[in-house]
Amino acid sequence: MTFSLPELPYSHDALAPYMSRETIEYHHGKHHLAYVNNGNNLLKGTEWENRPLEDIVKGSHGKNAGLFNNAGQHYNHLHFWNWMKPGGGGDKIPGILEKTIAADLGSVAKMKEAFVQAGVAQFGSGWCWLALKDGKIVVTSTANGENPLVHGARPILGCDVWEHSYYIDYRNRRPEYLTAFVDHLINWDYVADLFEAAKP
Ligand code: MN3
Repeated sequence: MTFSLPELPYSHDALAPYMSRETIEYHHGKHHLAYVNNGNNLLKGTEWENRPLEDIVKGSHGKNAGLFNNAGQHYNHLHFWNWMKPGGGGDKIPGILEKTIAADLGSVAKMKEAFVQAGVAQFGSGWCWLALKDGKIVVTSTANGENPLVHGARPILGCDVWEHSYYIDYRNRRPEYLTAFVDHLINWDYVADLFEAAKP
């Protein structure tokens, strides 16, 4: 497995005003690219060199911190670009996923509130998540480059709460960034695809 920077599924200014061209140019073209380059360098000569990305993330966790951080962030960002789309967010959630969210988390409104709160409460850099664990959808958060894969769960939605993801557009107002992500950016069709693939 060699990591490579994916093309974005939309133009650099497609998510404005909720995420600006400048944020996406730096976040995709510099931050994600650095994880790709560092990950490829750290992968060389290791036992994970020709393994799929998920195996590298899970296998290096707790064993090779440098490789894990970069492989984890590569995995997270590959999905992050697809977890957003122009005109996303809102309550347009595919039926089965919406029913499961209501059954496991109370309601779509409660899920959104818990997701934003998980991102707000994550101290320092990290991610907030919807993940499938033991057959149920849960809200969780992780530090730095970690993700639910290393906690026995399948991520279906994640939001990057590292400052590089919001500081240009929102400065220190992380709650405002998270609310805009939920209300205007989430690509629920992609979340539903991951949910279908993760179901037992
Ligand atoms: Mn990031």
